[in-house]
Amino acid sequence: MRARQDGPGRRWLGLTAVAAYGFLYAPIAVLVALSFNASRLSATWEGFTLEWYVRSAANPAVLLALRNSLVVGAATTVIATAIGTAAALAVHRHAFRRIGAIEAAMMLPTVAPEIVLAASLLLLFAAVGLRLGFTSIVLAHVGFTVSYAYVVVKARIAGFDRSLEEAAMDLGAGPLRVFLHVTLPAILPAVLAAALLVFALSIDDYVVTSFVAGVGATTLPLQIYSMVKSGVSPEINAVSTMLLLATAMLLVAAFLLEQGRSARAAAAPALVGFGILLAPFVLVGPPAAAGDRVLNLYIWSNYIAPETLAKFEQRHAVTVNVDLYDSNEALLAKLQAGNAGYDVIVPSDYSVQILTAQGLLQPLDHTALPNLRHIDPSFLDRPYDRGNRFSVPYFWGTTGIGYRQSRVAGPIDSWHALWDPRYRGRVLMLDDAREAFLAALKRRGHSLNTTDEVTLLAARDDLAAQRPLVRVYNSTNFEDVLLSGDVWVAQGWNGQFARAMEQDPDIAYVIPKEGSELFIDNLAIPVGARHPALAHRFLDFTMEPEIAAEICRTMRYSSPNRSAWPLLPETIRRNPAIFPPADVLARLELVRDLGEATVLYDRLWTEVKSR
Ligand code: N2P
Repeated sequence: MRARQDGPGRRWLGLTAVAAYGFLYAPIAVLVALSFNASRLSATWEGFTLEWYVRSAANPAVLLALRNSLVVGAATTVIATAIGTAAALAVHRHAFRRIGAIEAAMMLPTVAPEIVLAASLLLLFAAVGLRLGFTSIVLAHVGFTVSYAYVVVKARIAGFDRSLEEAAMDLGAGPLRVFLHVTLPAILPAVLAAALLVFALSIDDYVVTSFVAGVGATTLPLQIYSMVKSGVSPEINAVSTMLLLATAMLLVAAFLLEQGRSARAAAAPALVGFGILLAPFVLVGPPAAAGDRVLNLYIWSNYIAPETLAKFEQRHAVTVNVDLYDSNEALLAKLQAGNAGYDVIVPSDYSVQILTAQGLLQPLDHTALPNLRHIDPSFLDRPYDRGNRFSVPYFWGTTGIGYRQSRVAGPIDSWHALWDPRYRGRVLMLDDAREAFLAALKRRGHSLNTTDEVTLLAARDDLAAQRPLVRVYNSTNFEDVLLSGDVWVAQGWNGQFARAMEQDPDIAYVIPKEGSELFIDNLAIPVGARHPALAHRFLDFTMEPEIAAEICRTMRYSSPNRSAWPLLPETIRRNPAIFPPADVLARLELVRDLGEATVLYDRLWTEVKSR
């Protein structure tokens, strides 16, 4: 009778549990499944393959990042476990008066928002002048893992009988001997559990690391994110699956030790975990040692092809480290935080002006830049950098709308298309304050450099009203989202749409009739660059006509290098998406630094995004 009564309730409980677990694990299951998908596109299953695993293990950037993660993880583990253990022993031994306060202080980093921790660590490092790199990452990781080590060790030693230590002392053993021969063996499982947990936390961390990592110290999670930005999806799935599995195994081992199981029981998962992390090095050998000469490049995603970088590396026998970003604001924030260690950066017009005003750029040595003569004079000596004292043009381009012709009613020619209710859920907007606002402002006939508050408030309301139509805000691989069919009308930059048009003739690009932005993106050398001479060589290299033509051919943004123009195929030279006609150019404006009003844009943009 009872069983029957309980039946439906129990069934419900079971179903809810399955649903809850399904919800928790579905994303992971999809990721793992897709890591074996032979197709590059996630939408179609084309059979089982291990290709992405092989490829990612042979990818030098992944290997280097994995090695960095292991080095950071190992150093963090030793330091944090030692401190955590010492703290746990101290608290166990001494009856501190304010034990509550001590415990709370110890636990704070585990509950403090990670982003706050990350930002404050960055400020601290900047204040003491610590160059961002391995040391800063390890210090930061120790900062947030020590509490976990403390908790794990403390829980296990609660029952540790101190009389053993006292007996050993009575027999004449010194404190070190007592620790090594009595205390440590007794608490070893707890210490090992803490060490495994610390290692897993360190190897997994993204948020804190992304703030405090300098160039050349890219860890695996940072590498995965930068791969996401450049859109190599199947390899990301493979790398992420491996990382997930390795961490899970280490956590299982830590859990078994914590539960008081024997070290032997925990050894198997721990070995599998470390085995996964070390396997790539066994299979394909250690990553090529970075030559002592490196160039640290911080550049927009989709802005330079690997083959072009390889040419520079070969010619000068150097290694180029590349980090990517997708907005001027990200670049400015990184440089303003200080000590980023980049040799070459790619600020847009107005950002050159901001960085120069803040004294963050080095004056260029024009005698080291003979190829500057190939740049068309119309791109030189512009108001944001008179005499090109701090920057040389790299690419120019436009903001416009890429769209799928078969999905829209007739050719699109206006910013209004991005507010057209027929495209509800099929609109993509750049994830960038100035860019999104320029669409709203131009649509109503205003300048994209408007600082008038009433006009800007109205633009904010327009952008907020547009939100239900917007599928996603994306400044990285917006052209892929259009290609995949997920969106039909997308705001974005010309070069990537020009590449998409090549892959799918159903895609078109238009610069709306109300006008838009013309940007000039430039190479510059930040103050504090470690390799300024090599940086000049890189600048000059990109201005060689052959190289400039290659950069334009591969990336499809517009080249300011007039000696490169004759080297380009007709299809590029005559493509209005890449080189628009004069009447269209006449409708374009450069974005200017708006000084005080920048804060207003930021605030209104946050309001749009958070409403
Ligand atoms: C490259 C974006 C073009 C830069 N991904 C716009 N300034």
